Amino acid sequence: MPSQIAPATLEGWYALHQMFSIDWPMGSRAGGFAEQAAELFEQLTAAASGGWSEAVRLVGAGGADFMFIHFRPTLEELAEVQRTIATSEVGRAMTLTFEYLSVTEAGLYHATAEAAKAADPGSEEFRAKIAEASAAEAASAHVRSRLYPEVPEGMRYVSFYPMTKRRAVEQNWYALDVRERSRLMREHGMTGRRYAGRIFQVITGSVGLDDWEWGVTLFARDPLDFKRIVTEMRYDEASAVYGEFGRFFTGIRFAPREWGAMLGAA
Ligand code: 76R
Repeated sequence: MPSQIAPATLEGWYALHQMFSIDWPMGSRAGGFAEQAAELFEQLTAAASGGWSEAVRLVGAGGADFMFIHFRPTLEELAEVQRTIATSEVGRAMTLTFEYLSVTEAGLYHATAEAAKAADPGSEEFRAKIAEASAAEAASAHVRSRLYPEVPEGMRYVSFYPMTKRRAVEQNWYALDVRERSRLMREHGMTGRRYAGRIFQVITGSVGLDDWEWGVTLFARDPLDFKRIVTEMRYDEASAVYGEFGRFFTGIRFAPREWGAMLGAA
């Protein structure tokens, strides 16, 4: 029996990606500003309740100069981060040009497909199987590292883009049987695994939260690995046939103490 059902998902931290352009005369003026930015990020980076914030210097982002990435356990904490930045001295020198809200997500395609093979979706047995698989996945280190990602040290380069799976006649991801979606995601994962140690991906779901369906945040040691992996994935069916992409933002992470250098401040 065909199963056009949603995969079970697990969620972790909420994510906010913010793009800002800076008023350069204000931002690069000597004294004060870079210190304040450093202080602000020292404070944001060490989120007491969990999560973290990172500043990224954007390159070629059409007028945006910086991307701030924030992960926090609750929407309320993200709202606080947003206000802290907006009302800071630093926030006053910057204009928000784009923002994206999502939540870290692990899609349990394989477990959902297996459960759909064994039991009728909607049945009590199906629900029990999904609950059992979800609990096991939620406890695994692999899944936890996707839901509560660590800042990948040594991976200085960042790429962020929102994406959606296509819904067109004959090319509708959501009309596929979950077993077919599971197969395509396995193929996708195999390509991804070839980049182990070179690319770290954070997948955040945004259906019902923002305009696209996922946010893709990639970290790399070599920016050319973004080009390589995204090119390679374009040939995987999941991306070739069903992927639709938003704008790409590429940049370089930097530590709070590097604000002075980033601003070219004396
Ligand atoms: O094995 C696993 O636990 C994870 C398998 C996996 C999932 C479920 C995986 C692996 N991804 C998953 C989900 Mn991914 N990913 C992207 C992009 O540019 C493109 O064509 C697509 C952008 C990249 C570059 C990438 C990299 N992935 C997703 C989803 C959610 C889809 C859904 O639920 O329907 C999206 C939108 C997405 C997009 N993926 C990997 C990678 C890499 C490097 C891996 C291997 C990582 C690892 O093994 O930890």
